[in-house]
Amino acid sequence: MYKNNCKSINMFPTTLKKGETMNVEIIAACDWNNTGIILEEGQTYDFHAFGNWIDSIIFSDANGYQYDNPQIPWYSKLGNDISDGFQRFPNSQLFKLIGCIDNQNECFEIGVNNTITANKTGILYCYANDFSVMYGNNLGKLRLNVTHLY
Ligand SMILES: [Ca+2]
Repeated sequence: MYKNNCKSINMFPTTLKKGETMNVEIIAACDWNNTGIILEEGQTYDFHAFGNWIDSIIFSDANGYQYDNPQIPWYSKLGNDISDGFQRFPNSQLFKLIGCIDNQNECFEIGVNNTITANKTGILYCYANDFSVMYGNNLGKLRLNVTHLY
């Protein structure tokens, strides 16, 4: 189902010291972006995403967009016809930045900015919230700062 598993440039997965920030690239067309950052159970991280990415012709930031955007009525109709909820992270904006621990179902919304306490230890994977078969028309990338707070 997922074919664009993108590796980060971090060759070896790494943890972050407290107070340390790492900046990674999250590519919209990759259904899994392996950041190479290891989140540790019980530790709290701040996430801040910069830039815009593109779903076909729709620009958004890491908070994504909704089908009821008046600037794209035809797309809104399509979206309503398909019905909401088939995106990989249900009940969340399309093209919202999503994070997961260990490429599995331990996923959470990041968006432009969020603070998360990891509930397990594992590598941070990220993706743009989209329909599983619709990554082919995704363009652009975000920069994501991950900071180990405490
Ligand atoms: Ca798409």
